[in-house]
Amino acid sequence: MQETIKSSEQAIALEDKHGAHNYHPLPVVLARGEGVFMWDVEGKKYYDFLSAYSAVNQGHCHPRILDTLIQQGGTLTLTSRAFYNDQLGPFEKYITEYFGFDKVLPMNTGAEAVETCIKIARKWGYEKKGVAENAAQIIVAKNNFHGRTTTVISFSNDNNARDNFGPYTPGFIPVDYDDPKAVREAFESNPNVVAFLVEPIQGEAGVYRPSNDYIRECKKICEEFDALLIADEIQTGIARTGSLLAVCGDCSCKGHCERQEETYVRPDMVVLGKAISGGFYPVSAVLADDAVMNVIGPGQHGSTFGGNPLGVKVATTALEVVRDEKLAANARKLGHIFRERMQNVVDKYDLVKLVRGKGLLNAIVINDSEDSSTAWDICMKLAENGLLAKPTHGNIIRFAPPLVITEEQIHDCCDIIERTIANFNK
Ligand code: IF1
Repeated sequence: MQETIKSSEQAIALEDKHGAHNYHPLPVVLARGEGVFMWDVEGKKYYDFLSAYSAVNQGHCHPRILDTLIQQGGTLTLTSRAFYNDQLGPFEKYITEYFGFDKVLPMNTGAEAVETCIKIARKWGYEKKGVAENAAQIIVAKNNFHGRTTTVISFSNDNNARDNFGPYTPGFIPVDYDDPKAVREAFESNPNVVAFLVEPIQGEAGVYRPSNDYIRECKKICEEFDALLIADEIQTGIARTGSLLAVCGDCSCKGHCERQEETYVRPDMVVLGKAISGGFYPVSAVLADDAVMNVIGPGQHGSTFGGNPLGVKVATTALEVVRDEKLAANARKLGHIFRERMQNVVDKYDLVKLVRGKGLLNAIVINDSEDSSTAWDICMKLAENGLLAKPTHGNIIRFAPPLVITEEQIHDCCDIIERTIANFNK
């Protein structure tokens, strides 16, 4: 019989003994979630300031999405794509109109969707651009995070993520982030570039927000060299940064988010995952127009679960929630308040060097060396004080609450963070 968990220690010991050691979590064992809150096994309540790396933008266990899960779960869950199902078509119509693209290709995880856009871009390069067989190159940004498959880690420069997993997949050219000149030089020195794959904000690297015209400049360069701009919006998309997409292009959202004119650009492909299903079910997707997507024919790509009726129905409701609850506008408004309050903390305490971000994807940089444990220690104190956040790259703490958070709750959380910083090392 399966063991019942009665304490955090017991759960941690079980994972330690029986699970692969591929993570180093904060020692908190969560048992329940609702909206912006989670509770641990002992019943302690926390504000969630990670949102499962921006996968639960709609808040934990959103009742509308749960209803859909239960309803569709008892009707039809999986058919494979050997047959049609009655949910996929409506979902495809809904999501392509929602984001303003001709077509969608549904997959399951983020990394799979990144693999998908790489395959599409290469095939487009050979068949539309006329690149010679096996010569296609894709430009990527240094310090990227696009997932953990063997091809995707091949163009990572994070040693921990890639060391001893070789041989690596060739065909990628790394350039500095937030540097359109570097993108242009890569195009100029290689005629076989088919695409530039980029995160509109680098999340894992520490919430690096590039200059406002970066993506737009890169789009122009891609056009000039007849190549595709691919935006990985797996972490930044679905209202997280205050608009439906961080690059908020020519979408048909008709006012359910405010367009952020300073970054207005329409990529050739958009990659989505995480919050597309509100944390209930792994769903990912690549959006593109016909001229690009139509290079894929039967038998050339897919997966057993991609486009399954349960996943796409859940995703449809999760996207409706984002629109109906105006989560983009909320993220935008509360993001300003959050950064203002954190700037005040930066000004008052030497321990915090700076705050940066967009919408409700933000980070503070701790005033200590990159390999110090200070950010981790602060996160431990934050947990003690009822707020869960995780350090990224040593001395950076990412703050990304569910987008259903209220103004009052954001102030409450800022109070917790400020109090934790004020009392740290005392
Ligand atoms: C883990 C990081 C965040 C992503 C972007 C693709 C993927 C991700 C921009 C792949 C995934 C996750 C993976 C998760 C931790 C988390 C993460 F710290 F590792 F980098 F969010 F910042 N593109 N990011 O952020 O999507 O295959 O995971 O569905 O534990 O690895 P996936």
